[in-house]
Amino acid sequence: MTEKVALITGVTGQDGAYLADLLLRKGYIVHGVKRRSSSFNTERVDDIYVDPHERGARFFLHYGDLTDATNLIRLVQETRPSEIYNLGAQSHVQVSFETPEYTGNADALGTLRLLEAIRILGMEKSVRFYQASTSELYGKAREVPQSETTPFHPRSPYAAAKLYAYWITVNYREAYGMFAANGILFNHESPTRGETFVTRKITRAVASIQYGLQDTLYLGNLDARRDWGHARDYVEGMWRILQHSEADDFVLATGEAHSVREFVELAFAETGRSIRWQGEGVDEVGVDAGSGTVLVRIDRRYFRPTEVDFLLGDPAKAKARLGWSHTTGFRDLVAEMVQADLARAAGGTRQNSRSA
Ligand code: NDP
Ligand code: GDR
Repeated sequence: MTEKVALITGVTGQDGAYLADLLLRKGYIVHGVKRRSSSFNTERVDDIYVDPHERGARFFLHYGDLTDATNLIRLVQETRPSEIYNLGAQSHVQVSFETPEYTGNADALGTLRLLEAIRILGMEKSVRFYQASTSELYGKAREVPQSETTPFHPRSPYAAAKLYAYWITVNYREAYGMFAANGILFNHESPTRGETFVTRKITRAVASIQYGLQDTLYLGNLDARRDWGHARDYVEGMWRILQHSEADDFVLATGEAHSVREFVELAFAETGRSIRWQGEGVDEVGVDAGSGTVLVRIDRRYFRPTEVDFLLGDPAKAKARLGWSHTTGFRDLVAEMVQADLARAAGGTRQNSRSA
């Protein structure tokens, strides 16, 4: 059997690191694309990286960028992957309102560039392509729960860019017979989630407050609801999508939604604190019921020009056709993230270790 070779864009991100780890354990050779940065940006994959000079090295990093077509063509040509996972993106919804053009360039046109690289190199029939699509496509969702047949209504430059990426992936499947598949993934988190996404922002703050390193957690919309799962489960789903007998699009979700407010309450409960809410709107505060100290305040700057209020996924198709379902539930996810951040705050572990 020929050896499986994967190329992952966004390998230095949360999902890229979990996926690289999974594929290496499955015996793949893994090539990851990393961006040039003035500081180290490979923290999440440091534990699986071995010097390429060492015998038996199976994980290789290459400089690249989704905004650079020639670079992508060369990378696909040199690495000759059997599977490409396009996880690279400017992935922060709020940041996309500040950098809409760059987000469109990387997230929408970047996907096109990668698909074109495959076509230019005549690899349409030898490569399986995974596109990191998102529940943000549903935006102002017209039905609950959202499935593969729910109409899209993007609510941010990020979601609009990902909408293009979704459809160009479908188009290349239909036009050129490529194995090109979308995973429509609902929010998934982990101890290595980026620090500015709401879950990690909360769990870091809970740990910092516990160790007296921070007084207050400032948040935006507490009533947004999301279907939160664990990244470890979701990268397994990505892999299954590419092993399926035919290229298709799948929702991966837990089928359970919770509010940001609930996440805050559970996270503080991990450190024995009970939060009592007082006031309304931007004046609302979260008070430690024990000491009476204000721990949570609202800051307008974290509200988005257009918000996605409620996302809840229906993973029935993935369960039926891929045998996929989540294994980590909401409570365990929150507990794992808080415990990891407590350990980091105590100085016990590296800042961004997946195993934390
Ligand atoms: P992260 O933000 O953690 O990682 C994004 C990765 O993309 C990083 O490696 C980043 O590099 C890289 N990247 C950013 N811009 C470029 C570029 N121009 N060229 C090449 N690489 C780039 O995201 P996640 O791991 O959470 O998500 C992975 C993918 O899945 C993203 O496409 C995201 O939009 C999508 N998604 C995520 C969901 C989630 O809940 N996590 C849900 C649904 C979809 P660097 O490290 O240098 O910044
Ligand atoms: P999201 O994740 O926008 O769903 O995109 P994020 O964690 O940023 O926001 C979730 C919800 O929390 C509300 N919120 C805050 N969000 C942030 N970041 N910071 C705050 O202080 C804050 N306060 C409240 C937000 O308004 C929102 O409603 C993530 C990303 O990973 C995308 O790349 C991915 O496509 C989707 O999940 C599925």
